[in-house]
Amino acid sequence: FPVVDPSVHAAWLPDAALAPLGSRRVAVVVPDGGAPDVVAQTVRDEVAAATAAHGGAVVDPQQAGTADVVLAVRASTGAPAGAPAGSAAADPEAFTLTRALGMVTVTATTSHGLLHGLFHLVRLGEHAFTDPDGTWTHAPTTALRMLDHWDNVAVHPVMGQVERGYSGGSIFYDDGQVRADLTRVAQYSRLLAASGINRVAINNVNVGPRESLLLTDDLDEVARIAAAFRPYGIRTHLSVSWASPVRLGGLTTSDPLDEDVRAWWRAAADRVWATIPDFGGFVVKADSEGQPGPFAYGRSHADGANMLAAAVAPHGGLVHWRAFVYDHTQDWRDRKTDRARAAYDHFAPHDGEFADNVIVQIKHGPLDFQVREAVSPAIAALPRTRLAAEFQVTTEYLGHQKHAVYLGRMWSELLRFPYWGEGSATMADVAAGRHPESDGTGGDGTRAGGFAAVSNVGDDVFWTGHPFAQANLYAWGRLTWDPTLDPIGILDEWVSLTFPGADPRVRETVHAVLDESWETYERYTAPLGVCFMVKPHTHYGPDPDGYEYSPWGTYHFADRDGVGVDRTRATGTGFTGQYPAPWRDVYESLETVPDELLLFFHHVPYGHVLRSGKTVIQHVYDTHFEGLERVHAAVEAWQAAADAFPPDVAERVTERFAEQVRSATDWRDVVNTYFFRKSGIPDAAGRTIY
Ligand code: GCW
Repeated sequence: FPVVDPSVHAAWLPDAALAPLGSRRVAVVVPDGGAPDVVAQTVRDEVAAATAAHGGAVVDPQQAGTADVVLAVRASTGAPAGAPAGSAAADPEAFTLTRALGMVTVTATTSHGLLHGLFHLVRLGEHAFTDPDGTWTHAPTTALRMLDHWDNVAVHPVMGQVERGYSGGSIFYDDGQVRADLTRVAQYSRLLAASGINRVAINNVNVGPRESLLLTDDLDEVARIAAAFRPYGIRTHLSVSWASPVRLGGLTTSDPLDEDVRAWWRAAADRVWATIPDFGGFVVKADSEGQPGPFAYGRSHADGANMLAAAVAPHGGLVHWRAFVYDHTQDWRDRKTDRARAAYDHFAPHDGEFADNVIVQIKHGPLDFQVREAVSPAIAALPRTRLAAEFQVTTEYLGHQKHAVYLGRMWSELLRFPYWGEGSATMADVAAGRHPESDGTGGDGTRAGGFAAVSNVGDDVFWTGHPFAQANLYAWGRLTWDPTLDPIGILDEWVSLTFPGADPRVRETVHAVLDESWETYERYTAPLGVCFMVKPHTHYGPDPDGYEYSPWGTYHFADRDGVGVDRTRATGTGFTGQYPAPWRDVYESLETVPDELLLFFHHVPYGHVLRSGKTVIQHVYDTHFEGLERVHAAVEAWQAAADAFPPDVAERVTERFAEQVRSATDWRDVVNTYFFRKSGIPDAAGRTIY
């Protein structure tokens, strides 16, 4: 203890990252008595292991005054301003760090706060001890910081062991059952706690027959997983099938207003919490992409969510109800239906109807985790509902962790999006319960829905396929704790922790390769917010018309004259009207719509002149040539410094770059050729288009 499997890459917690703390004399002071506190025990174990490995010592709590570092749980953290209710210091996960007179003290009111404080010290490294004296209190912006795994128990014939997983198999399941050895899960929980995550949903939201059983027959197995997460303060959630009463309970209906159905769910919830007392709750994908849901019974999603909420409420449980509800059997000939409208149209009318323990989980964009799409207007449209903003750490549409794409910048931009204009409440504020029109019950953050994201982790030795994709997982955790953090600063932290004491070229190279990699990826893939030019189903590689005549509702309408989706109120689908001012007008007008989202909101001729001064067609050509050039530049930077990285990392990254170059070349040529053939307009610079 701590659980570390040395055959697996240590990510941001290599032994050496603990050296600054571990070389000191450290006292851990936690109140004795009462129920055993596994998280407090974790802090003790971490300190014992670090000091044993790095020449420091564990100081007896009675002698704490002689230690270099004191980690203490106290009724009051003694933060200078006191801790009025609702203040940062009153948050149960908060901690206060004081550096004075050669001693570093971390205090928290709970062991969970203390654990976060411990990892904060690890992050600071030597700076924790050498920076100027002072006192700082840190608290998370929201208590709900979740990762969702789309892991299947049984290998799915099409989607495999992990749906949209690009990092090998599942760390939880192997071919039909929960793994006997959960060492990786324990190690994962440690990494997550050190990044800021505190909840994990352990199975795919598409719940198959085998996966349904986690709720019933396999509860003891779920309890084993929960036990692996618990020492690091992480609570376990399950995705459940809406049809469980029929599938598992032998009932003839799943109607949420049916008394037998309600009783079945109550009993199911009672069993779950009897087995796992700190269980988090259920995640539900209903009436979405073929999953069953309340629509079949003529009931609303509020009816459905509230029925489950009533079953879990006695246990303090939550229902994360996904808003990813749209028509996936659309006729492409139908120009009226607009998938982008769907979350708002389905959920906004029910604002205020959802129970207090329901969290409506809304994807950050109205379509589906595209490299560039508008923010979801639904997130602004439910002031009286707890909302979680959903993201995707796994790179389904962003290169499958074969391409080096750092997403911290993209997420940061989205989280900071000011829904009511510059300086107004942001997406992160709404998720943290601070919607400006909330009725007061949510204004203090107590009715927050928080953040959720799909994990990118599998049983790969690097956890994430591409070693640099670890930075995305790390950044996601850090941003859920504090969405205002600078994403490039987060990348810097990740480098310091992951490659402690490395050649300075390591840091320079990571920055050279990753800082603007999101924009690079955007340049060689779908332009100007047009979305969906990926190959159907796999979502890897270019296929501009792949979804054009499909039932999925994701079209770009390119023809010989122009491209883009008219979502205006004046002549299009009216989607712009779902935004509050000023965005409803900013996006409506060709004069003000930002270039990067032009084709998300408007259908324009190829000769339309962007605010940048270029025509659309020339922008497409230029960005695609430039995108690949930027990949080549990244490869050059990488090759010049690959020897400064650990050999196993270097080998894997080199292999991934070869594929990125191949794929980006494919993207450049397919997209350029596609638009050249449609438009007949040659490249002004006369470069080769096939
Ligand atoms: O992005 C789409 C994916 C599906 C996924 C779905 C969802 C789990 O292609 O694989 O299903 O979104 O978010 O439910």
